[in-house]
Amino acid sequence: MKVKKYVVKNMNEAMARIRNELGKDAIIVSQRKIRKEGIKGYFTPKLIEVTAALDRYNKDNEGQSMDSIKALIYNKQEEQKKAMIAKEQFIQKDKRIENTDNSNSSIIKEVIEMKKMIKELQNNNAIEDKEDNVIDSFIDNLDISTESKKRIIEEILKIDTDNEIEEKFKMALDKIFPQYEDKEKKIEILIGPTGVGKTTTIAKLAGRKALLEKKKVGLITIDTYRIGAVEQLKTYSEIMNIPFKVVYSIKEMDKALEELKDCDSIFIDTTGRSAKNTMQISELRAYINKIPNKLIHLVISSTIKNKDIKVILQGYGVIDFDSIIFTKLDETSNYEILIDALIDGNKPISYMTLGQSVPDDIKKVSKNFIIDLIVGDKII
Ligand SMILES: Nc1nc2c(ncn2[C@@H]2O[C@H](COP(=O)(O)OP(=O)(O)O)[C@@H](O)[C@H]2O)c(=O)[nH]1
Ligand SMILES: [Mg+2]
Repeated sequence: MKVKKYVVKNMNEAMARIRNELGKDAIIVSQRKIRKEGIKGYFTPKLIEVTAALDRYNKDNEGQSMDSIKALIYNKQEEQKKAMIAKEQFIQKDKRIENTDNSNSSIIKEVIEMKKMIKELQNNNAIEDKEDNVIDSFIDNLDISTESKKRIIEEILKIDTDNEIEEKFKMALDKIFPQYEDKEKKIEILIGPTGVGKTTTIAKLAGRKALLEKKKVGLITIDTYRIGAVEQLKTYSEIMNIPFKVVYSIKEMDKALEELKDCDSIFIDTTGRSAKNTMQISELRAYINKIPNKLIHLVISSTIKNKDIKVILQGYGVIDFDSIIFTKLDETSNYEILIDALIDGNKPISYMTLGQSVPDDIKKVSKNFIIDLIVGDKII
């Protein structure tokens, strides 16, 4: 575009000169009245300054001139629009970046969340580890066989509750221990090692049956091996006034049972045998096999060493005994031996004896009583 200023006396002069110099396409952009500079200007007439412009690209005709200006304006507007669009696009891009940032931040959030979860899992594992440690140290502190420990832990791990370890331990023992079912049999036989309290326990059982239950009771002993053993039971039978038979050989067993056929209950005492002496135990089994309709109780003293329980259970395992009677519980507080006996033997405990007093110091026990005793919830 060509722009030119003219200082003229009037507009006619301006128009003539503009047309002459710029041509008919020129347009007047502005006009203003001016004076000549200096003092002289006050004495000369006012002049007019006219600014004219010519679009050099469209100087063919006047109509086009206006159009070209419009076009220029349009172009300018288009440029501005493009600029706006570009700006908008830039802003949008910015927003997208921001959004990307947001999605980034949501990824970050997820990562944080996952980290938290991992930490929680680790914590849970830690809790589980801690729990496992609690179980391990609790079970480790027990004076029982490794097999029994394994069996208990195995059962504890099956328990799906938040109970304390002691409670879980009790629940596990309840699952493992067999329960004694009270079977009414006419004949009850006590077997077991020497000195565990077989004879005394027979006296207690017979006494309770005769004195408390008012039953007709008979006694038999096959323990003719030890000096005084016969006398010991004979004395009890005399005190309690109940019939008593001594069987010296396997043949005499039928005869003795026949003689006592009127009795409601017959208790048979046996010679103490070492669990390691398989010969003696086989002999005992031969006696027992001759006896019909019987219950066999293996008598074990709770004062024995834990490792001996396995030997006893193994040795006497050849005789299919029905229950274990634990004696001398008054002399020990080592109730953990009961755990090994019940787990290794897998036979229920029927009675416990708690002193030398006949017939008082004996107690029929349930599985729960034994568990309470082991964990210390019961004292005797
Ligand atoms: N402290 C205590 N002693 C008992 C108990 N049962 C039996 N005894 C004693 O253990 C010893 C051996 O008992 P005994 O019946 O002769 O055993 P056996 O050899 O198996 O017949 C005796 O001195 C009994 O008084 C008990 O429950 N507690
Ligand atoms: Mg005896």
